[in-house]
Amino acid sequence: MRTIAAISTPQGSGGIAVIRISGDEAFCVTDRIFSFQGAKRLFEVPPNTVVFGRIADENNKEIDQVLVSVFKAPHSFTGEDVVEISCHGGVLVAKQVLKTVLKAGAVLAECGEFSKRAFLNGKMDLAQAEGIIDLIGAVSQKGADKAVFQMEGRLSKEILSIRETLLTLAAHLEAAADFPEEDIPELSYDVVRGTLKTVLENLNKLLKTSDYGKVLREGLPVAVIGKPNVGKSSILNYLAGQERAIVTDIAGTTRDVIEEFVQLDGIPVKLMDTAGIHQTDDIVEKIGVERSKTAANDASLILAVFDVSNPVDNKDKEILELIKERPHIIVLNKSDLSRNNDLEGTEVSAKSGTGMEKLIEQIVEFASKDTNENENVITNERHINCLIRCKESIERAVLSAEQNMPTDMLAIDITEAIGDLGEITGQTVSQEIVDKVFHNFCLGK
Ligand SMILES: Nc1nc2c(ncn2[C@@H]2O[C@H](COP(=O)(O)OP(=O)(O)OP(=O)(O)O)[C@@H](O)[C@H]2O)c(=O)[nH]1
Ligand SMILES: [Mg+2]
Repeated sequence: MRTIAAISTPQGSGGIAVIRISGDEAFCVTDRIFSFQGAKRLFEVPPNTVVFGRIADENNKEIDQVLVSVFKAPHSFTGEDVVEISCHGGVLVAKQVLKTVLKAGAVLAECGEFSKRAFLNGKMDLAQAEGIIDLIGAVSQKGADKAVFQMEGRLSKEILSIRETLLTLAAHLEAAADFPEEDIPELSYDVVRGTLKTVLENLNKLLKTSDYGKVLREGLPVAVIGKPNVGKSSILNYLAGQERAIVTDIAGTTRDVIEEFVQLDGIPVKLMDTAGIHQTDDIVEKIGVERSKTAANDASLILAVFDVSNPVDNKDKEILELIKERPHIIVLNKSDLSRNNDLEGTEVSAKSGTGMEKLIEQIVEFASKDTNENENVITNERHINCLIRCKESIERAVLSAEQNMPTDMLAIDITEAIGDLGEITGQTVSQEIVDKVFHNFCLGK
C-alpha cells in the first residue's frame, strides 16, 4: 500500500502541528529529509520513542526543528509503520514540512485514510472508528462519554454478543436441516422462539436509546413559552449563564425566537426563548407570536412559564390549552414574590436562582429518558438503520417459528439479521459502505 501523509492538526497557528506518515515507506521517506544525532536511520530507533532533529528540503535548507515519534508495525494507530512529525505550529511551516514529505515519496492521504487503514488492519472495528469521530465532534460532556464507550469497543461487544447468539442458533438450525442423517438433536420451536424473543428484547432496548443518542448529537430542542413579562427571557439567560436575551419590564420585549445552546448536566440543550403569546394588533408582534407557537410545536419539550405573583388569566389559560397534548414542564417563575395563584409546577426565581437546580434536573431527566449512565447509547444513524433491519428480520423469524415453518426458512432470516449486525461492527460490510463511512472523517484522521 502507498505510504500516505497529511497534517493531522487543525489549520491555523498553534504551539505545534503534527504531520502523520503511515505505510511501508514511512521510515525511509522520513530519513530522506530528517537528520538527527545518534542512530543514522529511523528503523534503527527503538519503537515508541521520540527523536529530536531537523527537517530540510532537497537543497538541504532547514525548514524546522522537530520531534519525530516512531511507531513500528503493527503497534501503531494504523497498524503500519507510522512517523509523526511534531513541528512548530505555524500555518506555513506545517505545510512546508508536508510538502517536503510528499516530495520525499509519500502521497497525500485522503479524508479518513489513516482510520480506514486502522480498520482494514484490524486495529479497531467500524463502530470503534466511528466512536473516535463522535468523540472529536462531541458538543457535550455526556456525548463525549458515550463516544468513548463506543471507541473502547463497548458497543461492539454488546452487538457481537447478540450476533454470537444468532450465529449459534443459525448453525444449529442449518446443521439439523443439512445433515438429517447425523442425528443432530432438533431444537424445539419453543427454544428457538425463546432465543429469538430475547434477541428482540435486546435489540429494542438498544434502539430505545437512539432518542437519547439524537439528543446527544443534536441537542434537545426546548421552547420557553408563556404570556408576556412572565420571565421567559430571564430564565433563558439564567440557564445560559449570560445576558443573551433582552430583559425589561415592558411586556412584549422579545419579538423573535432566540436560540441558545447550553449544556445542562453535560447534556446539550437547544433553548428557544420566544415572544410572549397574547392577542395583539401589532404586525411585528403578531409574527413573533406565530413563531412562538411554531417553536412550541417543533420542540421536544416545552417550558411553559407562569408568573406566580399574578392570578391566572385567560392568556395563561391559552398557554395551558396550547401545551396540554405536548411534553411540558410548568415553570412557576418569580417565586421570590408573594404567591397569587394556585397553579402546580416547578417553582423558580430567575432573579435569585432558587429552584433552578430542580428545573435543570427535570429537563435532564426528560432528555436522558431513563438511560443508565453505564449503558451504551446508539448515536449513529447508520447503526440505527442496521438495527432496524436486524429487528425486522428477527420479527419475520419469530413469525415463522410461531407458524412452525421449516427450520431452514427461519435460518434465512436469522442469517440476514447476523449480516445486519456485522455491518455495524464492519465484519460483513461492503467496500462501498466502508468508503462512505471513512469519507466523512476529516483530513489527517
Ligand atoms: N421578582 C422577579 N422578577 C422577575 C423574575 N424573572 C423576571 N423578572 C422580571 O420580570 C420582567 C420581565 O422579564 P422578562 O424576562 O423580560 O420576561 P419575558 O417573559 O421574556 O417577557 P417578554 O419578552 O416581554 O414576553 C423583568 O422586569 C424581569 O426583571 C423573577 O424571578 N423575580
Ligand atoms: Mg422576553
